[in-house]
Amino acid sequence: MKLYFAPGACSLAPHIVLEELELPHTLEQVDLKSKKTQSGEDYSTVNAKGYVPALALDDGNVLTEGCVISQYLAELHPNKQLFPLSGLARYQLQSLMVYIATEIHKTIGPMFNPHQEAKSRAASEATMNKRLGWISEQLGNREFIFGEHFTIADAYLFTVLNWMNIVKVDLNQWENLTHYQQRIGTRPSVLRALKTEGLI
Ligand SMILES: N[C@@H](CCC(=O)N[C@@H](CS)C(=O)NCC(=O)O)C(=O)O
Repeated sequence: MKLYFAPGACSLAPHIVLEELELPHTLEQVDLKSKKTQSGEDYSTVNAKGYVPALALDDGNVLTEGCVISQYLAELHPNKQLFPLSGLARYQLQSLMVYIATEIHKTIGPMFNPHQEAKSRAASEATMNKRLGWISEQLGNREFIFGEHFTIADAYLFTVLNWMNIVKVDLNQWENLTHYQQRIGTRPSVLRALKTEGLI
């Protein structure tokens, strides 16, 4: 399997999942501006959507969309319990993944733009505060965002919370999220992924 990634981007989430599951894989860095990969491939022939992540399977198929890639990987090793195989919990975790993707990941996009207008920035910030407030309530004083174990939602939430500092959203407003971020950031799988991406 080969994961196409850009350092620190949302592809970090499936990268953490690969490390957590200790699945053999290779990585191929993508330059998101030129759409060229480190080995000179034209990334648009791998994923015509142009964004990371993409997972190239050994049989030549390519999977895209981070949530689905993480779910696919988790199901290769069900005993590690990164994603429930059945029952309501499966849909509850999917619901959380969709929330992170559509309500946090996609809300933050415009905030990366240094030229975002003040009015639009204030609106993004207000929405982000609401979204993170809900996540903070869900987390409470538990160790993981869903259930008793590390799941694919922790890999994704850690990844998006990492961006808050860059867009100047003060995570310290939610003490439990700050501690969560620090705690998840010390997991060996997370440290390996961060190191391989050159982030630490
Ligand atoms: N819906 C996609 C969104 C992926 C996405 O937003 N990727 C960003 C990095 S975090 C990217 O590659 N942006 C570059 C671009 O769109 O050209 C997913 O969840 O996988």
